[in-house]
Amino acid sequence: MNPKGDKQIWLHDFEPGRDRFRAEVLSGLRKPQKELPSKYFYDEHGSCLFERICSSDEYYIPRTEGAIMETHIEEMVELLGPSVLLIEYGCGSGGKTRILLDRLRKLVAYVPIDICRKQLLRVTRELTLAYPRLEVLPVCADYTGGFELPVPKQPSERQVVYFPGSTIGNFDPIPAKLFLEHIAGVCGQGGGLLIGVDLKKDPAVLHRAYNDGQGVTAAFNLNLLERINRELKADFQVQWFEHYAFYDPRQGRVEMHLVSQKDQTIHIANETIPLVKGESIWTESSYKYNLDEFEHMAATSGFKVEHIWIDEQQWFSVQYLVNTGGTIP
Ligand code: AVJ
Repeated sequence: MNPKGDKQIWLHDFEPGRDRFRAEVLSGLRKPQKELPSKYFYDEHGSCLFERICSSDEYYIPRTEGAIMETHIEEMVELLGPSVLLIEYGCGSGGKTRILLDRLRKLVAYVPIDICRKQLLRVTRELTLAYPRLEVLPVCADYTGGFELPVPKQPSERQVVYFPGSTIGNFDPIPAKLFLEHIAGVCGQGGGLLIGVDLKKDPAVLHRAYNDGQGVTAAFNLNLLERINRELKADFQVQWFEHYAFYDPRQGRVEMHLVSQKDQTIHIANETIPLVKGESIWTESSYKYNLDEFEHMAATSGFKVEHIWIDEQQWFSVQYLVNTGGTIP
């Protein structure tokens, strides 16, 4: 027990260190089109801002996905089967998963993975209280890099990866395919992937979702610069950058950028980075899929689409993919 009286939580820690963060930031800012990796949005404040995006009216993803889960949970539980080891990529604040934890039969263990250690510890503490008999094995990691999975006490019937929220949309097409291949390896033959995939839709709806009226998405985007200032002792003048997000129908993705409002120079770790007025730093892509596009990508990664659940407006899908062993080229 620690002084607060909490049971000590043992966490598998692969959190990317400061050196890794600095190296990735610098290599992105040296490119002709400057960019920063979106996974670094999620420090403690960024994770909190993301929660606020999720409760905004414009950002339809969480409520649409939540409603799909609520409506079809029985069918999902039936397909996943009993004695599952559930592994979640990017558990965030943890609220979305409870519906599965409540309903899955003879759940063997739950492995939440997140890049934000503080949030992961909070989620683990809450879940251990709410589900005292469930084995919770938290892993702090950048799941696009290397990490090892903890081994649960009980054997499982199958491993299922849960990857909600359309976070797969943050990957460019080739990395997305490689990432699905990695997941196929993690869940093994016969294992499954329950994934949230955002669908192509009216660009105006997408535009609003990434340009909310309260400016929370803008604050979320700008927080990345504040984080770099704080953790890497850089000197971004955040007031001279503006949030810019748009949907590109040809690429099928929303792009988020930070646009420099004047000619300026940034200093990070002995490097000088010049920005001209109007130049942007690309901070995130959010790809939107058609069902057949996603099915094709899944098939080239070793997954067969077993079931698709969609909301009435056809804005979002939750899909259950099964690793069948083979891939199509
Ligand atoms: C959590 C990665 C799915 O891309 O829609 C929300 C993050 N960015 N608003 C997304 C995000 C701007 C979100 N994902």
